[in-house]
Amino acid sequence: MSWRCGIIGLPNAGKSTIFNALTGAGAEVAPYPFCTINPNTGVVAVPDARLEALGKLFKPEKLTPTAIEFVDVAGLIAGASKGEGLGIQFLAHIRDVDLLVHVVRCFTAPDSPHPLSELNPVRDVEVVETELLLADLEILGRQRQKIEKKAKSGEKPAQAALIVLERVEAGLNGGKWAKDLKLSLEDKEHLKATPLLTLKPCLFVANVSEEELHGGPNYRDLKKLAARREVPVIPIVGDLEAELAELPPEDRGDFLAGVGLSEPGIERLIRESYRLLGLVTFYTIVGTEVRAWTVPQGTPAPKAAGQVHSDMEKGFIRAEVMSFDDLIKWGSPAKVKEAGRLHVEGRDYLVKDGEILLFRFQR
Ligand SMILES: Nc1nc2c(ncn2[C@@H]2O[C@H](COP(=O)(O)OP(=O)(O)OP(=O)(O)O)[C@@H](O)[C@H]2O)c(=O)[nH]1
Ligand SMILES: [Mg+2]
Repeated sequence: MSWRCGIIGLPNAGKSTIFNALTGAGAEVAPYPFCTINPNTGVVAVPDARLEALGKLFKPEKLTPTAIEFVDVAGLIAGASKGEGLGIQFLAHIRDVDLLVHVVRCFTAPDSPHPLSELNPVRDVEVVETELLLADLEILGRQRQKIEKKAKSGEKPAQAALIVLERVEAGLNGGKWAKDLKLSLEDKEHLKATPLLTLKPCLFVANVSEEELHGGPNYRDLKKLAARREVPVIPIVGDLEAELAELPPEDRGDFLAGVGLSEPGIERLIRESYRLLGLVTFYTIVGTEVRAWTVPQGTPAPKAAGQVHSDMEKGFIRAEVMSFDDLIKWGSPAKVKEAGRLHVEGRDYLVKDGEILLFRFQR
């Protein structure tokens, strides 16, 4: 199973540029709007300091990070929810992503014009988000028509679903995202037939110029909006980081230091995306490989074992569990066991972030 982050924003916001910085994939970047039509997809390793530490400790032949996927879709303009621009394709491409990465333009470039003439990040966010809200209202409206009759004729599940739909519609009409309406798991069950965009977690990428990064008014305005909305915002100097991705890894440190950055913005973006997806990383040490794996929070041990191999889930007997800190402290699984810090867990055990797991199973 893989987790997907959809890169959205106005045309010419620099979505493909950020995508290239993330993946080094060389997607087409152009100074004209709607350069991207078919979505570009790339898988990106998640930077992981714990995995690096395990690598130093065990010096395995293979050190395998976990990964998430980024999808670079077409730009969106006002009216997209009614099919303007590439509206229909755009909305279809982001329905099935797990997280929205909203790229907001905070740079000026005379040769790649802003689609709405002048630079104004706060307005840009509103334009894009209005379309997401309208698109959600549209599918909610259609679903309401479908179930209203059933609800009137006394069908209990339809009545319960209708209450939730109406609550979400009222929220969206008031400019609130579905994800911010404090819906219970049961409420969300009623929304299964309507995959809402505004139910997805979201973050902003401020695509900044170097001047903007250090106290520019556009980035400042976007930060204020993000703070009010409690949405994380990550500044990235898009064109510079896309150049960085093309350099050999050993030259990147000097390049970054030259512009006064300690780490690439894309690394923060990947980490923050991973965090917002509510994922947990666990590790396995098998033979000559140390490997990181990803499961959603609250995953039982057999299901986690199934990530490694389906036989392990089917024949699951128990999991032997160590914490990362204990393993680093004692230096080897055997010593962790000697110290009485290895615990044995059964089928109901929920895997926690940072644990090292050994699965015992019947073949
Ligand atoms: N100066 C500057 N130019 C940038 C930056 N990021 C992107 N650009 C330029 O802006 C133009 C559009 O960039 P793209 O990455 O193609 O934008 P997009 O959002 O993918 O556009 P569409 O696919 O058309 O929706 C290109 O000419 C880029 O070189 C940046 O950080 N600074
Ligand atoms: Mg593009």
